Amino acid sequence: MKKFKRYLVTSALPYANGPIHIGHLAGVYVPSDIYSRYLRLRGEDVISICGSDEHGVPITLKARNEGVTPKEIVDRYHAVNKKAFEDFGIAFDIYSRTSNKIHYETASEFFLKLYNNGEFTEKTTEQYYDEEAGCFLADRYIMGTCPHCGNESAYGDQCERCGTSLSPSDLINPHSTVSGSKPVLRETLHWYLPLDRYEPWLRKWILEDHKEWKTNVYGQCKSWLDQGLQPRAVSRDLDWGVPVPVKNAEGKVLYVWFDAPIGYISATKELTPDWEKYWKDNETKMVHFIGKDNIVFHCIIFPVMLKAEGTYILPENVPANEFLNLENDKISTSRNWAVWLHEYLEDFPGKQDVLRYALCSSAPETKDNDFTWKEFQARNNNELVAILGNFVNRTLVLTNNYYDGNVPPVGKADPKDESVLKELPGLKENVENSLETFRFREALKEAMNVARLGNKYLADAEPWKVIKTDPERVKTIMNIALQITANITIILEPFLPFSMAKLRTWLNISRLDWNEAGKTNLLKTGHKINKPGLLFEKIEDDEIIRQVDKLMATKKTNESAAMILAPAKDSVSFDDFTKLDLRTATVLEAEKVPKTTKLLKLKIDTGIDVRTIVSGIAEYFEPESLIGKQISIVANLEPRKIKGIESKGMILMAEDKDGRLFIVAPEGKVNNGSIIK
Ligand code: B3M
Ligand code: ZN
Repeated sequence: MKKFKRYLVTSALPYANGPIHIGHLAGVYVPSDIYSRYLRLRGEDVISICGSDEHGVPITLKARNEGVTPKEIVDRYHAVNKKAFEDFGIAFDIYSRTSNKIHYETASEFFLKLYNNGEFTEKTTEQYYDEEAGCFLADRYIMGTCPHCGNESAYGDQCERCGTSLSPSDLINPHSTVSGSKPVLRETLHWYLPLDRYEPWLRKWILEDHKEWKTNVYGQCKSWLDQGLQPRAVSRDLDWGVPVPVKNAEGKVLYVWFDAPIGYISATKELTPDWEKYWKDNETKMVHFIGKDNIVFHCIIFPVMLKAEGTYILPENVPANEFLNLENDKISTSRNWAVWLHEYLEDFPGKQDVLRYALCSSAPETKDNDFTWKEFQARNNNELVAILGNFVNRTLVLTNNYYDGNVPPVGKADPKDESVLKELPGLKENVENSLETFRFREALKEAMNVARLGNKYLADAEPWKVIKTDPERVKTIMNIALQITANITIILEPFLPFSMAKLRTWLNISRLDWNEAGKTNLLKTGHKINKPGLLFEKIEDDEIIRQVDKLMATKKTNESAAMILAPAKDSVSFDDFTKLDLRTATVLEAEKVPKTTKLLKLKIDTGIDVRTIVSGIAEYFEPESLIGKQISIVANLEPRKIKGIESKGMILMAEDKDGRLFIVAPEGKVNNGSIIK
C-alpha cells in the first residue's frame, strides 16, 4: 500500500437549510472524525475540511416558504451546525461556508479555467419560465402530474412516488410552485461539462485502478458508467449562487453541485497558505466522506472537473455509507422524523461519546441500518458501563485504595499475565487494519476488545480477594491492569475523545501517540494517578421512554396532518366513469425493475388475460409478498413503456399523506376479472 506524506480528509458540506441529525453523523461525520483523529494520533500531517453548502434550490425554497432571504437561512443554519459539530467533538480543522468571498473567487477561477480551455459545450435549451414571478424555474420549482403513476405532486426532476426521473416537459399540467401560474417555455443558454468525453478515463480510473473501493460505491459508479454518461449542465437560472463569470450570463449561477465540491478547495485555502501541497501534490492522500446519495458527485462529476482542470490530485478513496433509519422509518426532515444533534446535546448533556459509540456500532456501512433508542440504551449500559467503565473504575479505585494512587511495581508475571500482555499489540494492529480500510464498526469492536481483555483479566484475577493472602501478587495484577488502562486511552481516543480525555486526567498523563499503544510499560512504577469519577452512567428506562414518546408525538402530528385530505377533484359524468374498466386481478409473478429503486414488474391474471404492469411500489412492498395477492386494476388504461417495459394498466392503491401505499382489494376471494362498479 502506497505511503503518503499527508492526508486531506473532506466531509460532505451539509446544506445550510436545516440542522444536523443522526443520519448525517452516522453516514458521514462520525466516521470522518474517527479517521482524522486516528491519523493525528499517528502523528500524520492531516487536515479535516468541512463547511456549509449554502447555495442550491433547497435553500431558496426554504427562504421563500419562510418569507426571508436565502442569506438569513444560511446564516441561521451555518451557526447552528457549526456549534453542534464543535459541541459534539467533530474536530474539523476548518468549518467554512460557500458564501465566503474566497469561495466565490475560487469557484469562478475554476470555472473560467475550464471555460477558457474550451472544456464546456454551450447549449441553448427551452426551460420553463414563470412570467408572473419573472424567473426561470429550476426543476424543483415545477410540479405537475406524473405521466407514469398519476401522482399530481410530481416534481420537474423526479416523481417521488414511482421514482421515475422526469424532466419538466414530461409533466402533465405543469405549474410553477413560485406563483402557481402555468409556466411558459423560453430559450436559455447553459454550459455543459462533457462527462461523456471522460467516460473512458473514468472507467480506467475507477473500475480498474480502484477495485478496492467499497462495493456499494464501486457498484453505483459502475452502473452510472454502464448506463453511459451525458453532458451535465453546470449553470442554472437562479439569483442565489456563484454568478457565472462570463459575458451573456446575466441571472445565471453555477450549478450547486459544480460549486460545492470546490468549497473543499476554498476552505483549504482559508485554512493554510500551503493549501496546494494538499490539493496538488501526489504525496497527499485525499479521502471524501459522504452519504450514498452523493457518490455520483464525488466519484464521477468532481473528479472529471479536477481532471479537466489538470493541476489537482484525485480522491484515493470515497468510503460512502448507506442510510440510517430511525425506529424503522426513514429519517425525514420534512416530517421531523429525526434525532437532531443540537436537541440530543440538550437532552443528554456530556454524553457525546455515548451517541458516537452507538452510531459507530450500528453505522450503515454496507447497507441501510436502523437506530433505536432501546439499542442506544443497551450499547451504553451493557458495553460502555458494564465493560469499559467497570474495568477502568475497578483499576483506578483499587490503585487508590491499595497504594494511595501510586502505580505499584510489577513482579514476576505468571502465564496468565503473559498471555494478556501478549494480546495487546495484536488488538492494536486489528484496529489499525480496520481503520485503514474504513471499516469503523469493526475497528470499534476491536478497540473495545482491549477493555474486554482488561475486564476479564481482573474478574479472573480477583485482586480484591487475593489482597488478603498475597499482596505482592496484587501489585503485579494492578500494574498490568493500569498498563491496559493506559493503552485504552490511546486506542479508544478516535472513537470516544471526551471519555479518553477524562481518563487521561484520572491517570494523570498527557495524550500518548498511537505508536505507544501495545506497550506494557506506559505507566512507570510510582507514577501517581488521581481519584477517578464515573466514566459512563447507566441510562434509565424513563430517559428512553421520553425519547420514544417524543417520536410517537411527532408521528401523531404527522398523522393528524395526514388527515388534511387532498382537495376533492372536479365532478365527472357517469358516462365518463363508465369508460373506466375496473377489474379484480391476482399477482402471479413480481420482481424489481433493474437499476430502479421504486419500480416493480408484475405479471397478473386479469381474468381476461395475463399481462404485465409496472408499478412504483417497490419501496413499500417486497416482490415476493405480492405473489398470489388479489388487487384492483384499471384494465383499459393505454399501455405505456416504463424503463423499456410495456405496462398495460394501473394498480389501484390507497396512499396516506405520509406517502405510504396500501393495496385496494376485495375483502373476500373473487374471480379474476370481476368488474368493480
Ligand atoms: N450539500 C449534502 C447533501 O446532499 C451536499 C454535499 C455537498 S459536498 C460538496 O445533503
Ligand atoms: Zn410517478
